[in-house]
Amino acid sequence: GSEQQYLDLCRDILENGNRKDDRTGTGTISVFGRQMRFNLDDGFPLLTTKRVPFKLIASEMIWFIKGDTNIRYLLQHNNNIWNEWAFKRWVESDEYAGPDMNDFGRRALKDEKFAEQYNEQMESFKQLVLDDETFAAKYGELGDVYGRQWRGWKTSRGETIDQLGDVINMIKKTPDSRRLIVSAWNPEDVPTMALPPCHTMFQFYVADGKLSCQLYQRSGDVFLGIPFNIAGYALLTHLIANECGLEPGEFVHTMGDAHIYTNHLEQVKTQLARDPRPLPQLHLTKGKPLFDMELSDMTLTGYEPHPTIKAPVAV
Ligand code: UFP
Repeated sequence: GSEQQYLDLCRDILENGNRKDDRTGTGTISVFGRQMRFNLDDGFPLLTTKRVPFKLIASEMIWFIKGDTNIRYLLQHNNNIWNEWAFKRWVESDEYAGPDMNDFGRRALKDEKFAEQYNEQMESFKQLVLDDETFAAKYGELGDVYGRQWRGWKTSRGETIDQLGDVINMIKKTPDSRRLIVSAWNPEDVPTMALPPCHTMFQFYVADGKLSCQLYQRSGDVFLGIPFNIAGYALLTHLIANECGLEPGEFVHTMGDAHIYTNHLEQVKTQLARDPRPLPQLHLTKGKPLFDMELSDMTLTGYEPHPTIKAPVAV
């Protein structure tokens, strides 16, 4: 089944992976060039061998689709996954007057007293973003992230391109097109970006009344990141299909450097010892325009996963 491919990928990396050092200093075992195919008729590909938080994935995907690049929307939906990136800008700004937060990610892991200070500063930062619109506009803004690249790509002529909007129009008017692409990779910006896009580009394909999507992911943290990414792009495929009056077909997930961090090996072994359960089903509000879709328009039924497995994030 669908999930077996993910578990096979983990085994493949454990057996055939190259030991590689990486940017974060953690160390990985890694393989290059792998592909998984998820037939969306088989159920919604949210892993069952550990719990994966669908609501976080869905609210982030809605945020991308809206072209929003400010963490305020995420905070309003209890989603904290992009906080550190905004917080870093705030504590490095002239207006920040609290205790020194330099290298907060690493220090919070090692120093308990610092971790307490950090949590305090992060909480008041989040509160400011939620309560103060002006503050949010300045410090909640992430700038060059997927929402910008998908919905407001900046051209060298000072114009913007709505790649996602354009691709939806093309799917509706010329579904046989071989140019149904959204790209996030901009070589002009990459050298100065904190996190160059992992999801480099994706392409749609229409046949038999079904919409398929293929993602090229240049770099995948197979234990923590990839389960989110599978569900995120499967959801995107469902949403675009719904908008275009098509049924969802396949999500094809192509990966460049697919790696397991050396501090995730025990967690991966725990997961591999578990048996996959039936996949959940996704239900969307039919006929609602894509850009109006909210969390309440997406429900999952039949999700009964094995428990969460905790692991440290490489930063
Ligand atoms: N990563 C993912 N999925 C994502 C995301 C990041 O797996 O959606 F944003 C991981 C891949 C890699 C790290 O381990 O984050 C990014 O580091 P680098 O830019 O060095 O590839």
